[in-house]
Amino acid sequence: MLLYQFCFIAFTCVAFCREVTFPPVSGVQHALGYAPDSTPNLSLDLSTILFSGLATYANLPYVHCLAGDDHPIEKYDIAIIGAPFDTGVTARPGARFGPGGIRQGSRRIAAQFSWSVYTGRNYFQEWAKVVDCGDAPLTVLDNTIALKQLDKTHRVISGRKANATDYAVPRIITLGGDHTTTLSALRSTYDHWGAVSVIHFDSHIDTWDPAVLGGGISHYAGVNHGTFLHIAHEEGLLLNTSLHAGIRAPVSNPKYDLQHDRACGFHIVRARDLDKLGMQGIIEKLKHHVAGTKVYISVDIDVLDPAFAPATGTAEVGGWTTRELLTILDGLSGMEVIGADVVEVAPIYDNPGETTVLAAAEVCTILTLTLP
Ligand SMILES: [Mn+2]
Repeated sequence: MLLYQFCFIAFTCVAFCREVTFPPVSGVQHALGYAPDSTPNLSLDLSTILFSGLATYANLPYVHCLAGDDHPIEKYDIAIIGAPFDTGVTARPGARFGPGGIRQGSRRIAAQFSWSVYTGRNYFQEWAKVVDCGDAPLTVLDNTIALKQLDKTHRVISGRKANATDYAVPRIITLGGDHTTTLSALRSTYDHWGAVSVIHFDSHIDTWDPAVLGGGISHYAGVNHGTFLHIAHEEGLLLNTSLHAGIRAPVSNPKYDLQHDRACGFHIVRARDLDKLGMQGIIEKLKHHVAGTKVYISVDIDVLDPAFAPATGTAEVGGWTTRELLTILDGLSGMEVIGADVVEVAPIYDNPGETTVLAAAEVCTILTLTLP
């Protein structure tokens, strides 16, 4: 009898101990981690759960934008493309992994949870169909060929019919890649919209003459992340209403470099100008300068202080904070922006908190809104 009782108690204890009771929140989660009710919904579309599937920018749909003519694809209005290219840098390499890093930094962003508490707008659920087209196929062994491949990628992706806009063709936001990649983007915007004003957020001017920076070595070495704006000017892609914003890096020859920069069509807003003008002052200055023109916005992540973006090729201290940059970018909505990029993100130098890629992902989200 005693043995029987012992066995019974032991058995019920084992059975009881093995039983796991979940709280009334379902084990199958809603897309954003919330269960709409306490009933497990086993038919829920698991593909909507963040952090599942392949990483696209902001969990946006992937479209094979480079498919051949015999493969019909979905239409889109704004295409996110990666440009994994970093052999045009003069300091730390690594931005070829920038597109993947920015997508990783954007994993928590999703169209259904993106209403801005500042603007009341949802960047991904307005007029535009925003998609991720993946990365451009660029050789890592020949810069000249790689940049031609990137030119072609822009031509194909911006050459399709837009989904539902006043614009005939889609517009592109590029995830760099070093800053050389902006040259291909500007060639593409020129084909559709002619010369544009560039608002160039950067700590460096990037208008150096190839004769001064790299061109003395070989012709193609002169095409790099410090000369691409000179080349864009030479090719007639820019209006002389362009601006740099956030400049603070020293120049090699104050007279020549700065005169040459003006000759390329640029006006300079320095990093410390923010201390005098305030953020509204900077926004007004930028908007006033490019008024009435079509605008391309290029954000070199090194415009931020290395405290906010350490993972970049040529970091310069004394830069803007992430909040300041986001406020300024938000302030630029309403202009006629025909393309944008966020470049020079080299994730290998980031910290375990992913400071740089989180900032770059958010910059990209706001750039999406600036495209009206
Ligand atoms: Mn740059």
